[in-house]
Amino acid sequence: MFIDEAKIFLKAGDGGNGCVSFRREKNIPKGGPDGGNGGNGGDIIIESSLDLATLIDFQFRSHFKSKPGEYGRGSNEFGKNGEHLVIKVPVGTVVRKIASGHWPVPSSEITNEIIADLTKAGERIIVAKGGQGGRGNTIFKSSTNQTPRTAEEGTPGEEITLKLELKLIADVGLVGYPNAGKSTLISKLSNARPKIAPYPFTTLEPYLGIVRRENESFVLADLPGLIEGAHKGKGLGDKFLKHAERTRIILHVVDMCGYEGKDPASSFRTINGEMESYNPDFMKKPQIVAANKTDLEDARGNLDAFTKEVSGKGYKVIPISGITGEGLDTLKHELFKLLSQEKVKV
Ligand SMILES: Nc1nc2c(ncn2[C@@H]2O[C@H](COP(=O)(O)OP(=O)(O)OP(=O)(O)O)[C@@H](O)[C@H]2O)c(=O)[nH]1
Ligand SMILES: [Mg+2]
Repeated sequence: MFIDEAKIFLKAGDGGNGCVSFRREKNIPKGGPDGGNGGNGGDIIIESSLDLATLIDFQFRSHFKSKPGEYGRGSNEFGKNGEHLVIKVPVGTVVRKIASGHWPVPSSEITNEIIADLTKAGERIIVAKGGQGGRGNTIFKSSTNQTPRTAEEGTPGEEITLKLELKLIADVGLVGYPNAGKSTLISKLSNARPKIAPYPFTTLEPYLGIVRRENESFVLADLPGLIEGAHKGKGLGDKFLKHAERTRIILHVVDMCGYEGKDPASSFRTINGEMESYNPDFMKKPQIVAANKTDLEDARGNLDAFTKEVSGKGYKVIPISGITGEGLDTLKHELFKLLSQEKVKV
């Protein structure tokens, strides 16, 4: 299952208390203070990793604690620091702080502030600091106080609730109506092999594939289909559109036969309208239009009118057939060309 959101609760280790102790040895009647310091609590660290592809692990475990610091001991022995805890998340995870303190917190304290956007592998952030160890009584010895009977307590480790949100990182995102042929296309252009079937909503989760050409490559994302009203939750809704937010180019696949008998140009407008309602920035991304299924006669019949209208609005329309492979070289060439242009870089 592809899970791209999770809420997690963290408690970093408390600092260990300092110790109150005095030297007791034969022949040394009044040994001075020898209570050691407590150790620091372990931090909780989030690290991005390419080994994970979804946030599914957090469905099964959402509470995490790191180790506390040990208490200080007599003979000036310091308590050991608690071990840090490293939580791995997939590359592309956005980390939001929902709130500090023990969950639940009053709604006025909910922040949702973004504290990290982990776009590269191996990035690390400390999300919850362990507590400080308390100092032992040795430290409080002075000329006026030879026998200090106080030591500090360790401070508590931080508590925090986070929201993790995975946004796939791809260069090109495939969007379009269900059944338009997006998965067929990605399976022809890349190494991805999503399920293909002659009914809508076959793809229920995003897929990534790598498109290669000599020594160049880019990442293409197949996304579940959109329908009118997706931004209000219709069909599979717009929850997968966030994965297209970080793509540099939108590849819009349109079934030239029309979705459920609709005119392909109106389908094209509907999908763009859905993307715009979700995030107006989508319309600033370069968009290439793949006019698909041109191996079918019905499709060819609609192609001219469609191309005229859509290219009239400034879009590049490339007729293709995911089944016969017609037009795919041109499409691939256009995508590489556009990606290499500076203005498209994010
Ligand atoms: N004739 C023809 N059929 C195609 C072409 N591309 C895809 N199809 C067919 O259209 C149907 C849907 O293809 P998919 O690739 O699963 O479509 P999709 O856009 O991924 O669909 P969802 O995952 O449901 O959104 C399948 O039966 C494909 O075989 C094409 O170029 N020509
Ligand atoms: Mg599909």
